[in-house]
Amino acid sequence: MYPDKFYSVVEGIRTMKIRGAGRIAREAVKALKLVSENIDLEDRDKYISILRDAAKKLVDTRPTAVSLPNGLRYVLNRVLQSYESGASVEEMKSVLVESADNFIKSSLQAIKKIGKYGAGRIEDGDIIMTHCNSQSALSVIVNAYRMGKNIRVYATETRPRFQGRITVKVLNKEGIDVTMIVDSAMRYFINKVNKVVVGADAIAANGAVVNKIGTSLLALAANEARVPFMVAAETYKFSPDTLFGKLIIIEERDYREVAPESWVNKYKHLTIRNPAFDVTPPEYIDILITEIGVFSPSVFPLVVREMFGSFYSELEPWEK
Ligand code: RI2
Repeated sequence: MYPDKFYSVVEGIRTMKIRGAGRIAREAVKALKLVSENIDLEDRDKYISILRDAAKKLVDTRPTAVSLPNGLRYVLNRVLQSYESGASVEEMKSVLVESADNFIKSSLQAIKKIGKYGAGRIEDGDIIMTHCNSQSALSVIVNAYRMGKNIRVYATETRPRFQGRITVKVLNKEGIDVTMIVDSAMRYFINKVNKVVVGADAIAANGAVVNKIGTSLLALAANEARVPFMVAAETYKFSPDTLFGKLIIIEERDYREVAPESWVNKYKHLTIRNPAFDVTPPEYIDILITEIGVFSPSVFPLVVREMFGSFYSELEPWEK
């Protein structure tokens, strides 16, 4: 029913071939655009129903990174508005292309702005610890370096999927000195660094940040060592559902990411748990660096609600 490329994006996000909260949002929006381009019919209702079904398939790939549903909400809500005002399929298609392109463009611009604003908080000589692989966090680090600040980085390897290796690759390409450590060495090395910068998969209405498993441990270690803990995140990482009392779902992935099945099968009484994310409470976060400015985590939800509040609704566009 859908083009092959659509299914490969769905599968790519599910298996983490396509990963990173911002990137999966952009790829999902591009996939929806592709679906729309391939719809060859005049029936308005049918068009909407195909789009909704495709969006639902994309949303269901991974439950935690809220950028994914937010990107699709951005596009679908605009298409639905034009549907409600009687637009033809052709007209809806152009609304979709325009809003998809807008989302992708502003997402990429947001990463650049975060880099610019965040770099202002990095000083010459800083040693920064980061966890996992975040385009936004890296934008801050790389920008500071490109401004001529002499910085060094400690990157965790990030078990079980080793996203830290991607971070090392990016930093190395930039010429930034990087030391990779195992995740459990975070506290051991926290006194060697003077800033922590990480990304976010979701930000809740109370200012808590959901990010790669281990982030909250890093925040605890940083808090104890009085090392400033900074989160770099686009505003579309804010979870509107949390305004309506819902909790952010923490994805638990297949145990075989942690240990091979043949080894696991040897132990009848063994259970392996593999949560992909954890929650860092706002008390442990010094600042949130976003494309609209730098905020304390308690203020940020109020700002976003003010900006986008009227746009969000409790009903999901793919379920209406
Ligand atoms: P950007 C990633 O999730 C990491 O948790 C990372 O910190 C976060 O997305 C944000 O990444 P995963 O897809 O959007 O590796 O800043 O599970 O690139």
